[in-house]
Parts: sequence; structure tokens; C-alpha cells
Amino acid sequence: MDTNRLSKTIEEALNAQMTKEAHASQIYLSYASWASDKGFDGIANFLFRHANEERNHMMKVLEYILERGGKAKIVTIPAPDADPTSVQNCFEKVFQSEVDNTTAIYKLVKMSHDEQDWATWNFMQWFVKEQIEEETLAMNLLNKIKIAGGEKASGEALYALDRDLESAPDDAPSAEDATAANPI
Ligand code: OFO
Repeated sequence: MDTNRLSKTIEEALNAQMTKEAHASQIYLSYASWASDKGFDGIANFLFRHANEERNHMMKVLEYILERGGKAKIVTIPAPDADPTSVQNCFEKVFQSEVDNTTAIYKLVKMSHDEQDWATWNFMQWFVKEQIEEETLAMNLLNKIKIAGGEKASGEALYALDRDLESAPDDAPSAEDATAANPI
């Protein structure tokens, strides 16, 4: 008796997403390593923490595939692309990588909707919400480097930014939690 509750297409797409989350983790790891090498230990710390988050996302997808009776296929993780050329470029790459991931997640949402696989559709909503947060976080990074002077940021401004990111929270505030008394 076949107990797999995932269609072949959805199982494949979920497996691809699982690898994509692992890839996102590698990307954060490689940028963190680049930042640390350049002496930006605060930025590196922030990026290392995010590498872990992506790894956790990978585990969620993996567990979901197994829970639904599918087979999680562990395959080669593509290598991250080239090192950033500057702090600004690093944050731009982080933002782009998050947007790419959102696009992949939206495809899975659509696919599960089209197939009326409501379990997968519901599972993917966690990722839709998470991506709002991750994109906000990446936008905040871009705002910070812009304020610091962008490509022309002084050593002093970069030093302050680096220190700031060492202790920056991992989660961006959500619009859903905003109130008139406590805007975000
Ligand atoms: Fe950056 O996000 Fe995973 O999903």
C-alpha cells in the first residue's frame, strides 16, 4: 500500500526546496567567512547565526517530507557564488539570495494550491511569513550600509556598523505585531 501523501511533483519540489535551504546556509557561511577574513567580526557573527537559521529551515522541509511519507533525498549542495567585493555588495547579495528563495517558496505555494494539497499549502505558509521577516532583515542591512556611506563608507562608520551587527537581533519586527501605541 502506498502511504506517500505527496504527489511526485510536490515531493520533487520539496526536495529541491530542502537543498535550496541548505544552499542558502552555505551562502551565509561563505559570506560570514569572507567578513571574518576582512576583520568584520560583528558582521560575520550575524551571518554565521543566519547560516544556522537556514539550516533549521532545511530540517523543517526534510521532516515534513518524511512526515508525509515521502523520501527526503540528500544530494550535493551547490557551491555559493563568488565572495562579496565590499560590505555593501555583501548585503546586496544577501538580499538577492533571500528574494530568490522567496520566489522558490511562492512557486511551491502555487503548486500545492493547484494540486489542492492543502497540507503542503498550509506547511508552506510558515515559510511565506518567515521570508517577510528575512527580506525585512536584509533590507535593514542595506539601509544601515547606506546610512554608513555605501561603497564610500568610512572606516569609522564600518567599525560602528560591525559592532552594531554583533548584537543585532536575529528576527525583524513584524508588522502584524505593530499597534498604535507601539509602532515598529
Ligand atoms: Fe532565508 O529563508 Fe530559508 O526559507
